[in-house]
Amino acid sequence: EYQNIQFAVEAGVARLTLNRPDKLNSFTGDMHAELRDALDRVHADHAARVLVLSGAGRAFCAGQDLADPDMATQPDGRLPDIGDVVDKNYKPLVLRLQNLRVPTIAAVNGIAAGAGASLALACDLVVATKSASFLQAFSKIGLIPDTGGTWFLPQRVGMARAMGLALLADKLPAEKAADWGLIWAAYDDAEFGAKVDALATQLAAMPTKALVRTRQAMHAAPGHTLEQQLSFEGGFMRELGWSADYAEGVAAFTEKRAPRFTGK
Ligand code: T3D
Repeated sequence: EYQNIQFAVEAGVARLTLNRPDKLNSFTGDMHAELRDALDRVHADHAARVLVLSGAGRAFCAGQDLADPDMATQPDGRLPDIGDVVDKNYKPLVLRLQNLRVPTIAAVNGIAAGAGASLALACDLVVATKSASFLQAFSKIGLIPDTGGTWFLPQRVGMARAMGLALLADKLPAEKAADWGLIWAAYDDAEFGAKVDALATQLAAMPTKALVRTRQAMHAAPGHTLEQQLSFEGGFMRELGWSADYAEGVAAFTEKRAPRFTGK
């Protein structure tokens, strides 16, 4: 049903694969529209308990399609309004991921460049094949790391490394990205699929609301004082304390059995 992505939900795992392998899964306006639609479906489908985002072929995503008409000088000579493209496509994409009802995994199967790297960083857990790399390609074409890049990079690796990556635009191999704390883990290419499946299965069986509130609390922290954050945490704890999964977690602990979480 989609032309630019693949999408399926099975056994609690929503799998969304960017699917323009000939163009290294770079973003077009059409792909953005399909992504919005698929993410809305994940949000609405309570059978989905985790999202796995990946790329078809040898790349994860090469960022904005630089040949897309949105990027071209218009027939009347007007230059493209890239800010408009950011507002229309990239900002909603990151906000949808950050507000998604389920935890998210970026399974980075190959190079992640430009907004493709930022897309990965907008997910809760980022894992990559050892042959993958991360490239802040923006400065090479006179842009800045968008799609949350200037927010995610310094938070994950500190200002010195974030600046080096963004200004110099050298490829960062996945193992080094893991060593630096940019991503969660780099796995051997041969075992990558199995590792991602295991991670997805693990998250899909966990208390979904608590995982999502954890994401939201972590990301809210830099804008809060400690006192504000303590109250913010308290609000989420109150809500989660009334959840079925909390009751199940405590019951399972008391009865010395494995919990059966439902995401409710
Ligand atoms: O509207 C806005 O601009 C706002 C948002 C901007 C956010 C951004 O993402 S800006 C950054 C855009 N991305 C880039 O600048 C990365 C461009 N790509 C590359 O630097 C390289 O392709 C890679 C380092 C990612 C991979 O290099 P390599 O040698 O493995 O592959 P390749 O040969 O360069 O690419 C293979 C094909 O994919 C090739 O097509 P062809 O010649 O076989 O028909 C290439 O043109 C195409 N491709 C790769 N990246 C893009 C692309 N086509 C369009 N746009 C791309 N970004």
